[in-house]
Amino acid sequence: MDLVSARVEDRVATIVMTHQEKRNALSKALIDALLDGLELARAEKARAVVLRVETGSKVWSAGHDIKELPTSGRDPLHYSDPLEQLIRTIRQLPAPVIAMIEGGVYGGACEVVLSCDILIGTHTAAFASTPAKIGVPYNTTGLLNMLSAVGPRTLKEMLFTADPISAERAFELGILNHLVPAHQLESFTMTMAKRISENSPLSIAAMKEQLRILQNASPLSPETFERLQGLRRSVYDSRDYEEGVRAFLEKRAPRFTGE
Ligand code: YXS
Repeated sequence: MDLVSARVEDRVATIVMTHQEKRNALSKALIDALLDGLELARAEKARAVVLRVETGSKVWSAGHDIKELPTSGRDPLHYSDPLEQLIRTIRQLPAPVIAMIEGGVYGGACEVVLSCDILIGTHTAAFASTPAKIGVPYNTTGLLNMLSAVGPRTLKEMLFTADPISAERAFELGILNHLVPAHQLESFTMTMAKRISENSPLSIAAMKEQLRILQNASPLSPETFERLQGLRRSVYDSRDYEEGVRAFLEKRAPRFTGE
């Protein structure tokens, strides 16, 4: 079963997630296929990349594949986790990546779209950041990435409630660059991708990397870093984290005890 399709045409790469059966859950297999698509874009010197789903999808991506989350005692979002590799690859790709969004974006998929350079959505788009629903201690780099994209108060509301925010609200907050009618989503996105592909790829690649470096320029002392890691370990070692994953797999609401 193909999980992703990828092609490059007129210097624009289009990468489509097609695993609707599992709501494009970001399994290692699906992420590997996405990484292959991004590598194709790089190899073919694509000047813009569109990351999208099949037209009419109700879910853009259901986030990290919960069935692949490690059981307690291991960091569920460690540096070499496939999801983290995908996010770094998007941020380090020389060409701008445009997320073309319809349907719900859940959990780690929120960070995937927020790591893209431009977000274009339609009214069915919704964004639900769900670590608190599963009992996951989100990783520090991921929080910084999302903090720079949505601001502290919006991010806290998204993380603490785990409730979806609508496309309209996301547009008001500047999370979406553009909110367009569903029937115009593809043409609007492809027109922007073409515009970008006609500009200087060297200038764009340099500015994209400059902005990534500047965004990451938040020096942390080793002690501060270890404190952050300690906070996360206390969560992923907890019974609540185990309960969150088990509840999803048993298709029931989690019962968190705070232990
Ligand atoms: O039961 P089958 O085998 O048919 O498979 C079902 C679901 O189990 C599967 N599926 C997933 N499998 C693994 N990981 C997932 N995240 C995931 N989501 C869905 O896909 C099949 C169809 O799902 P179903 O029947 O629920 O579809 P639906 O249309 O009724 O509902 C769609 C969703 C997305 C609203 C629903 O599937 C859902 O709430 N999924 C979980 C969304 C979520 O909480 N994602 C966060 C994952 S954890 C993560 O991303 C990070 C670690 S963090 O939490 O830190 O952000």
